[in-house]
Amino acid sequence: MDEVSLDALVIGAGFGGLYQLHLLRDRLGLETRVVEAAEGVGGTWWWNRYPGARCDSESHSYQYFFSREIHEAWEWSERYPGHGEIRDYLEFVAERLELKRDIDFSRRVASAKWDGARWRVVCEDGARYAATFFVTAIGCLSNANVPDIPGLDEFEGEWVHTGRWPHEGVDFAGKRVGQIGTGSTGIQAAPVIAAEAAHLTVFQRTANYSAPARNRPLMAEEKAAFRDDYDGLRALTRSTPNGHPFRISSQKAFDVSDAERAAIYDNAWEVGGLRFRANFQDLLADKAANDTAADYIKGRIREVVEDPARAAILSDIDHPFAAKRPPIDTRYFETFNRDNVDLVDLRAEPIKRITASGVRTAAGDYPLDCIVFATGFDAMTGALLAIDIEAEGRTVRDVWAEGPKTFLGMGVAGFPNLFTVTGPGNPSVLCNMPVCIEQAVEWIADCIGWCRENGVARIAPTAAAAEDWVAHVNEAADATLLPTVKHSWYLGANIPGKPRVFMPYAGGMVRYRGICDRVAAEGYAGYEIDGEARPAPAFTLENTAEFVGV
Ligand code: NA7
Repeated sequence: MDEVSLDALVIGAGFGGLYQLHLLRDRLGLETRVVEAAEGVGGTWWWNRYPGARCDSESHSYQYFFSREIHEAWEWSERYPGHGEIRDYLEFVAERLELKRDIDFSRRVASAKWDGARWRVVCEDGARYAATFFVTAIGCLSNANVPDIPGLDEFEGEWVHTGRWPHEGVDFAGKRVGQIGTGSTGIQAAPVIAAEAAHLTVFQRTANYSAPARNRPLMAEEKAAFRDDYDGLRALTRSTPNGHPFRISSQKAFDVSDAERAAIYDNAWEVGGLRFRANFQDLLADKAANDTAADYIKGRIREVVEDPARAAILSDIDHPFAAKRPPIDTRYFETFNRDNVDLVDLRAEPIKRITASGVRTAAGDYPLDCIVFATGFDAMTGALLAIDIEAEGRTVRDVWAEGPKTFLGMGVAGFPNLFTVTGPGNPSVLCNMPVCIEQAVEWIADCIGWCRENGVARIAPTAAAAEDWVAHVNEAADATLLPTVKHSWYLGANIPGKPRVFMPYAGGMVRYRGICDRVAAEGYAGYEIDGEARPAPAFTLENTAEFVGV
């Protein structure tokens, strides 16, 4: 196939890649193409079609805010968007901005090599591109993690991973289903699978908090209010530390009496959703404050789950609330009151292997017709490291052998003109994703536009700036309870052999946006520009408790 010559190549047609294409092509006038492995737009949501798959951000904030027209022309139907509705939304945006003519679907990038002036990109089907700028918008929760459990290839039933769900669906009727994993995904899937299957066995390795989502259809007045409040919603989501459309209370947990605190939690439980974290400012910074929320939720679990033995397993949670990504649910704990549902505590009886007919733990065999892996992702780095990205004789894999190092989560030292949307070191996974994505995509487009205006051929972060950023990411994390959880995917702990490095930026979206703007305003401080290194600004943490994300 002939090599296609471009100004910019973007990987991924999800929230990030679609908007990046629009900005580079329509605002900067660059010859731009997107390469996308799936057959359609949607990114992560193209693949996540498992039963119950729904975003945990509220729909009126889980969207783009770059266009008033797009905002006013779209209407969400429920409090939280389901996976199909998110795809419909992205399809609607893609149609409206005429993006699909510049997307090559069903094509997966295999390698990208910097030749000294351009990126030479090769796809698995042999297609080739040469581009001055190379943007990866490949998602941070997109590389499905199927654990390497011995015997899986001998299993005679069907197995699926939630993040690679078959488009035709899975028929659970009359089947004995085993679900491994109780993160956000497993907690959404289990109630729906239990309602369809003959029997469901949930294999839990780590017990998890969850607050009720309280999903419901939006009322006509709410839809109208959201439509008419473009400016307010945009300003709100840009001014909260996590990009969500609600403010975190300025009160601390012990500013109020025990009775007042209980009333606040009772009310939040009824309101539902990720807002539970917003009850007190210091929940993620102070263990004693966190314990009040943790104990409240554990108490609720024990109230809901009728069998005391199951309630004990489900509420035996060993990490602070929201120090791992906090799920929200629709009748998850109630599911364990069903006659056709069993719970297996993998801490007491670890999985030994998968057999032809099911799962074998240390305590015995669980015969199954179908295994659902709700086992998450090789988060933040997996999708990027699946591509051979090479510059000046080194690959990103080499440079990240001991853990990812980026500057601002958007660039890698020694890899010129490469931009990573929501790479490690970006706040995205702790925040409302589209708000972070929009900021990153706009910053990248501005940087590329600046390079073009100033005749810059080559821009990459300096190694010193990347070191400073990694140190600041750690400093921000250490001001929270997040790194105290040793089994968190924020630290890479879910993937055997992955370096244990805290990856997301926990300093909050407001601070992060300010840092990125300052870097740009100072002429891309922290970057080497056509051979000239510009020192990065000093990063500092102030008011951390107010600006920690999630
Ligand atoms: P998560 O949050 O990584 O959850 C994965 C779950 O699978 C979690 O309960 C894991 O237990 C469990 N797991 C992973 N590997 C195994 C093995 N080998 N054996 C048993 N159990 C295992 O992924 P999700 O898809 O739920 O959510 C990812 C993000 O998507 C979420 O944060 C939202 O932002 C949307 P563990 O806790 O590691 O002990």
